[in-house]
Amino acid sequence: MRTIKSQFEVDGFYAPLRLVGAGEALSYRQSLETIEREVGSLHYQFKIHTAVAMAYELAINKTLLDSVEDLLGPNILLYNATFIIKEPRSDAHVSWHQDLTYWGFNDDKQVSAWIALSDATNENGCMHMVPGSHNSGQLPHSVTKDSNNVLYLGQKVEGISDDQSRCVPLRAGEASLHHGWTLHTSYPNKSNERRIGLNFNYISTNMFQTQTEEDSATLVRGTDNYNHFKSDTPATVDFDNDAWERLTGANELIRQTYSKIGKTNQP
Ligand SMILES: O=C(O)CCC(=O)C(=O)O
Repeated sequence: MRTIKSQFEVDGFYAPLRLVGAGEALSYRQSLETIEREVGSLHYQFKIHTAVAMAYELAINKTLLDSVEDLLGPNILLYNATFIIKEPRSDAHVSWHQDLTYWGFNDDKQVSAWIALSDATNENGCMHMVPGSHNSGQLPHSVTKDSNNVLYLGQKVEGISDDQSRCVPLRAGEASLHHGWTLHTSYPNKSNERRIGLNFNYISTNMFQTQTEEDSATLVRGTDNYNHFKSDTPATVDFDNDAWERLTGANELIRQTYSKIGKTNQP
């Protein structure tokens, strides 16, 4: 039987990984939806673990971190956490891309985890990934204008066909893991239910940011002997008084990095 690590090394992704049962996933979802009713949409707000306690709680889930440790080694930073929510019957989609392209890091010791807080199906827009694509390194991306594309710059690798890819459905409470060079996409939600994912980006402590001195992360396992990043403070309560201001600052910083790299990374 293949281990998570050996499967990940071959395909560039691994799924499904059960993190919590369906009941616990539902209570995480209910916490999110309670907060949404109070503060509005949390879709695609970067560093959401600094504002929403349950996002951080899931980011340090033991099964998840054990798997990330298998892939990255013992010293792990949580760089980012983002809800990606497709409302029922919406055209929101994600173009073919590789996560690491726009993050400005010096290296690729990185793993993304995507946690399903609803079932994620082919009908409601689960991810599709191209097995083995992580071996090609960074591919050229175009910056595109499409208001339905969830990605900040509409970044897109052209010419990828669905025949090359595998659909990665998940049940609520399961996760997929993928590498930052793994090509992936997701299509619109054609169902009558919300599709709710929570994406985490983990990096090894020896990685550093090439575009700014201001970038931040949180040590979630092991020791940080490098201190390349400022520290993000994980939320212990939901949406304290400064939460929106903090999120706005963090989102601006990451978007500046995207924009700088977007200008130089045209095919
Ligand atoms: O949520 C989606 O549909 C896409 C997520 C994604 O691109 C990612 O997790 O890297």
